[in-house]
Amino acid sequence: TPTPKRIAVTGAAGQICYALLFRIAKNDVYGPDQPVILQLLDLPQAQDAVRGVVMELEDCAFPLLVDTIITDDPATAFRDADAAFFVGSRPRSKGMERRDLLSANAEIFRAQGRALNEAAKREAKVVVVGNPANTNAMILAANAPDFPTENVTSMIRLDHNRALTQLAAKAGVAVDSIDRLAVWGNHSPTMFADWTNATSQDDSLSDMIGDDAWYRETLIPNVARRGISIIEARGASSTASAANAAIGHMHDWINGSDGKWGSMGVHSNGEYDIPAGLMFGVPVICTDGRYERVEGLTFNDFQREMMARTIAELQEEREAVAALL
Ligand code: NAX
Repeated sequence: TPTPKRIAVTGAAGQICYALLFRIAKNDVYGPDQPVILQLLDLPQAQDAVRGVVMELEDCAFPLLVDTIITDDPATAFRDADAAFFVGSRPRSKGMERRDLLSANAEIFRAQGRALNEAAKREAKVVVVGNPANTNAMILAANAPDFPTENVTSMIRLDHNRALTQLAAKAGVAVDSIDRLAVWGNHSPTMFADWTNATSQDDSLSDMIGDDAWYRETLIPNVARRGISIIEARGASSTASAANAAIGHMHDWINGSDGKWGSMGVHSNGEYDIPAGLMFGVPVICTDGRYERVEGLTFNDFQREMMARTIAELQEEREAVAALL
């Protein structure tokens, strides 16, 4: 049997993890023959709740889950990790300003970046889910100077999946027939779901749908506001779909995407005039444990306008946390 993979997960007592941990333990990340060890981090006051979740994991008798570690110490959680899901973050409390939320999370991700730097394998794959996900991931990478920056990513896959389903429904095609969709920028209402290059069975999706007003005035805002719609309907934020997106992000990064485009928040080196250093959603293709940015795309005025909006927001977030970089 292969050596078990160590998967660190933060925010283990939270709602998303209540869906995520069971999928990891079933091994939806690596595949059917790979044993895994879960290394679960949460705050001291959440340790009992994590123990309860672990009792339930045990009661599933998952054959591939060989061990579970519960801790409130980041370095213990990240020790020798092969993969890490950063789900835990500080939620906005009543009366909290956006800037205060950014700095509270920046403190958390600075400390966790140092622990990642100290403890994780250099080849570990990291995805940040906890919001503000892009800026948290940027801070994490900046505080882990000996850890490869390209191995720190943020999740925009949920927005990608949301757009896929809405496009498939509108075009009347199977969701898995769609390729070359891109979601750019911040995981926030400024994100840009871009159908310019999207195809279904090699036909242009925008030609098939043929309704530019629907794209601009319905699809883009509906994807951007989907999280709010779910809160309004369920009285709670996205949980199982967020966990599913995190699994898809990590699964494809590890196992490849069969040549298909996905969207991942990755560290910008200035590609497409995205300011260097921002963690920014871009289209990628995954092969053999690596992601490659889709290159060579050109932009029309509408795309440039949408890109500028989400770039501006991420730059503002970066300015708000500049002291911690
Ligand atoms: P919960 O509030 O249910 O759980 C968060 C957990 O994190 C709690 O158990 C808390 O104790 C723990 N935590 C807080 N600070 C911690 C720290 N410093 N170290 C370790 N653990 C810590 O939130 P949940 O619904 O699970 O959502 C988690 C995060 O995902 C939130 O920030 C949320 O905004 C974000 N989301 C991101 C999405 C994305 O697409 N990137 C979509 C879904 C979700 O909104």
